[in-house]
Amino acid sequence: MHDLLSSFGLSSSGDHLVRSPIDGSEIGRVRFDGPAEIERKIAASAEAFKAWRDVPAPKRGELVRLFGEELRANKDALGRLVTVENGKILQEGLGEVQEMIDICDFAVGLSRQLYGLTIASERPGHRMMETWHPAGPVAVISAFNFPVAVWSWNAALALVCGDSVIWKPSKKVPLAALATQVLFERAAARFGGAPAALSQVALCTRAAGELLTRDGRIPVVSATGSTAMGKQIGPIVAARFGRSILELGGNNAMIVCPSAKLELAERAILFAAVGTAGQRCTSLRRLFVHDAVHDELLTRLKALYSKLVIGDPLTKGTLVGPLIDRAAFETMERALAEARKDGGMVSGGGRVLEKVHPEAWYARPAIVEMTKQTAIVREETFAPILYVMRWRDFDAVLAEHNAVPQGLSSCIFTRDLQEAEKFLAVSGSDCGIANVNIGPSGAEIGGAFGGEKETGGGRESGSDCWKAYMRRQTATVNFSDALPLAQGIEFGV
Ligand code: UN1
Repeated sequence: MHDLLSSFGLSSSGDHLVRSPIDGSEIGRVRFDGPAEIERKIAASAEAFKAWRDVPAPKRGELVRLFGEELRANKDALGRLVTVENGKILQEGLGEVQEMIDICDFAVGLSRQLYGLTIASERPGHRMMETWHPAGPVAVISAFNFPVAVWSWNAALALVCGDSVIWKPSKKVPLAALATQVLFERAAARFGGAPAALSQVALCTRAAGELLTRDGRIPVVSATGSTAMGKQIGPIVAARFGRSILELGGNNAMIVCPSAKLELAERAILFAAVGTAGQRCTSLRRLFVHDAVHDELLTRLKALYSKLVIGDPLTKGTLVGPLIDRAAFETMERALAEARKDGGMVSGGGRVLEKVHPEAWYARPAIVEMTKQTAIVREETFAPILYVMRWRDFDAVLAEHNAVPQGLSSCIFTRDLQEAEKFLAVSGSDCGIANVNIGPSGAEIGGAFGGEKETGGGRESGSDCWKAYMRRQTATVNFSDALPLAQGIEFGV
């Protein structure tokens, strides 16, 4: 671990202890910013913005290109650090860094495509156009489960859009954020002439972090985390007419139809329900299986689950690493107890490896057969619990699918065109992401990522999400010798 941190030039100092969920051991110490330091960082960010907004966008893209190069060169080290600090398996740690590289590439292209419209004016000798200007300092609040990738979706776009960035990472995973900052600074040094404080990390408590959400100098706050967190942040930002991009809880489902190719469905289920130990916002939590294939699929799933290797996420072959902490394990146990009370039949669950690692929280992923979608199924439990329910009527299962407060990701496995299209139609899935013959997790960066209802409505990453990091200006230019008023109004003395 020491070598890993020193490869980023990071030393361990401060009073906040960072532990690895792999074995509970101390892996570093960091210092938290107090309110005065947060204030200084906001002021510095506002200054940096003033300089950065005037740099031509394609030139700003060059900085992001260099940052992408640093990420490529350090993919292995950063991926490892993510694994050690968060507990996701190395394949997924590396995948997370790849996601950062991908969004950098996307943003570099975007830096030459911040297009506005021209609009036909109703007045003769007039031209109307739309220009996208940088918005200002952007605060990015990220969660423990994606310690670095979700920040990069925001930062890569914000930087090419001409904004400065302040990042408040989860206090459970500060080291990966600090390492990322080192890579950013290396890129900035190679770029030459980027303003100081263009991108900063602010490790702090929630109370100090609130200064970011309350501050009128920060027009955009992008926050990823629980719905409870979003319910606090959203109104604070709205009260000062700031813009928030919220990516909150999901309760993602899959509908398996009679025509589904079960080998594909089971692979997708395994990755989505068990991957990242069920701690993705896109994790599969609810599985609706048609009566005709229910028993067969369930038997196959139970066989797969019995072969899962749970343990050290750095070891090849491990599929399930630890949960982030004790609280996560206890939440999982409580949910399973609740499901049992509701008549659920639980296979799996419970703690493993507690003798080897008394300070770590490894759980066996659970399959829970439910006869109906009770209150606990409607809740997002951030753990590897898969609730399985049987269906017969397509319209009824669609209604059940949508009958949860969250609306992030969803999918259907079918080879029936009508079912697939109904799922994607207006009366189908109500989620921000809807897939056919693909699981709900592991989205590519090219699309807009986010969801509806209690998921918060924000969209990040690809498509035209960049617009959220800019302000739109409508300009009308009169090049005629007259001053006609719009709507044909006559006004004058
Ligand atoms: C998250 O869990 O907050 O689609 C993000 C996915 C990843 C991102 C997840 N690309 O699962």
